[in-house]
Amino acid sequence: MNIFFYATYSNQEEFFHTLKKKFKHDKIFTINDNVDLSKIDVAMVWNLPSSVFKKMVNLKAIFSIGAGVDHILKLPNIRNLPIIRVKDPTMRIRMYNHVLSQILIFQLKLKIYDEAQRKKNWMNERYTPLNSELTIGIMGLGYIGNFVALNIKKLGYNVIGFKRNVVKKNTSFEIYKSSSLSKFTKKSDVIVSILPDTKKTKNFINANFLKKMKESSLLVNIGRGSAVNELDLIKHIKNNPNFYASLDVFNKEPLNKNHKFWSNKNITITPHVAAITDHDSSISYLFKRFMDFKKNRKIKSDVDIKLGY
Ligand code: OXD
Repeated sequence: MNIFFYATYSNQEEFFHTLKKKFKHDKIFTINDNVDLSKIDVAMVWNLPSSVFKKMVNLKAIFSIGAGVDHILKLPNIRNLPIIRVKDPTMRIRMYNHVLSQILIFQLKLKIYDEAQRKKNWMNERYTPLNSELTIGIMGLGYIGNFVALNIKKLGYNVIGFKRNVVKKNTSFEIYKSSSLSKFTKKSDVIVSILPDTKKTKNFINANFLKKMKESSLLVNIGRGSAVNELDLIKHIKNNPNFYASLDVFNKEPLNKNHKFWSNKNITITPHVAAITDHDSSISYLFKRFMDFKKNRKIKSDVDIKLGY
């Protein structure tokens, strides 16, 4: 099978090197090879340009080399192509670590002490809640979200989940659906969004949503930036000085130098690094799926194109 690799990672050369080593029995082409794109069977990509995709008229499957697939779903005429996304156990461990760190910063008021330190202000004797006194609400309960929720729960936090409509039975935590969104937001001290980028999630976290959150609470976004209405968030923080946000993803990345988020003391910014793509383990996953495909000539898509995730 002919494979085509394309990525806009800053360390894509390194990724490609590891990929070639693992797929040593298959031919992998890149944009630098003058290859007839109609001969490509499988594309392994991150942000493939539509102009290149359009020429791959005999493509049989498209693999995202990251967890998200929105960059693939944006391609024109994606037909019913099977879409494979990286399901990497190390990625969800990293996501969990990131979420936990942000919960603890909020819970232990570390941002407040950091600010006080800058002002040489000895600000002691502030109450910090115990894990059992905090409720963590998780939105987006897929491969990563579910893992994060279960592991946060093991630490003694109260955990609740939000799913638009399908309510999973037998989960070890309560799941709220759209009709009970207000209950979910009102209960949560921390809301973690791991929502994908779909038509339904665009601007989901807007003024109306934020208004329903506790005045003193934390929003963590590690899903997609499009879920947050950034102007609404800025306004909300202005009116609620005890509201914090920790953002790893943004409407536009990299975040513009003039963006208001940079200088807002209630906002923590990380540059889309909550879970970096671990080369060895994600390539092992891609390799396994590819070898199954090569053997069986069939591959099950990880994505429901209509739902967008
Ligand atoms: C993502 C990733 O999907 O980094 O955001 O893999």
